[in-house]
Amino acid sequence: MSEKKKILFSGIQPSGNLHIGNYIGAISQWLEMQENYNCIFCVVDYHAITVKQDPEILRKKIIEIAKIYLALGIDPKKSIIFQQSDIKEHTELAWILNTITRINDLKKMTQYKDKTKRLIEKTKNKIKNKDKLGNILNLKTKEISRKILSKEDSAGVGLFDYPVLMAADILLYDTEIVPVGDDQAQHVELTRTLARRFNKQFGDTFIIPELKFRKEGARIMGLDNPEKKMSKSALSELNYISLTDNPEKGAKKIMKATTDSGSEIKYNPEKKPGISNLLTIYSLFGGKDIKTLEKEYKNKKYGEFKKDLAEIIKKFLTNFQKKYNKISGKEVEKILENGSKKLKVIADKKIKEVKKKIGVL
Ligand code: AQP
Repeated sequence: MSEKKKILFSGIQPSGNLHIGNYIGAISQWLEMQENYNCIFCVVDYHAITVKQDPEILRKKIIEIAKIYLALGIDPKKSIIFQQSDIKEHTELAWILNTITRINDLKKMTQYKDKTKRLIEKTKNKIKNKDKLGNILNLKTKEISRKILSKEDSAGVGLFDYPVLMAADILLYDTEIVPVGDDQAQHVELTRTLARRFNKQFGDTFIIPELKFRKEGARIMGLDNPEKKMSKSALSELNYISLTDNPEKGAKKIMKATTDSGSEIKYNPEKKPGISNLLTIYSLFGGKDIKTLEKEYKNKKYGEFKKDLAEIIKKFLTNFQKKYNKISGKEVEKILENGSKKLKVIADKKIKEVKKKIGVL
């Protein structure tokens, strides 16, 4: 790593299918910054297990995510790519940071609230319809509420504690900048708080990292519900376009995307969230600003606009997948291994410094 360049850290969970929101919000920023920073890109597998994963699928997804980084243009000669669980200092530092984190810090996290809500929704649907053996249930309302409440209580501690592990990921490498989508802003803010709190209590140890997100595209909304962010774990596949979706299928999802009442193609996220989201996607994939698109599609119909955008997405997916399919799993494993080797030295040095400060070394 060059001593003149600042350290950049970011990562994505191998928890589902990487979608165009992840690409726009996170990876497209990484590509722009790759030349000017010492970049560390992580496959954050220990974050993924904060919700239930199938071990076989998780193993495949870890390789898939790293392959996606490479196919999109992350260059292992310039940047470090690695798997979080390969470096045990992440969890070690997370434990130490836990001791200075307040329950109240974590209770405020909207992602925890959202994900718990989603778990409750899933249980609600299950209870409403069938039990584990497929028997139709006919529970009284009281019984249903009791089960739902117990689900909230049984949301994993890992899901609650996720932001502390994220803080450890970032602080372990003296990171100065963290490019993410805006749903992660609150977690980076907590990282800053914990770094300051630790420094105050034990003396200067951690750099306070800066958050970086796009002005446009920091939050791509769901195609089927433009009021909520596009999400890997959305219940419907029509919510997102995966980078590994068949290009035809990707194009169809654009054609099926929810639009708003009226017919004007105008950017107004409050009144026209559907078309505004599609305008943002068009602008970022088509390389035109939103004002230009509004002029180009003045007096044209939603259908025409969507057809053109579908074509752009189809082309993007086709080109991306050509590159993706050429990368072998073996190649990826080697790159991850090399990445961990380089980082272990830095992580070891930092954890020793932290352990000395807190008095255990
Ligand atoms: N809809 C989005 N628009 C812009 N950026 C987004 N990111 C996620 N969704 C959008 C950014 O992508 C990176 C992936 O982070 P993650 O793997 O931790 O996933 P996440 O933030 O929890 O969101 P996902 O990918 O949709 O997964 P689930 O369904 O698990 O919530 C981050 O930089 C994130 O900001």
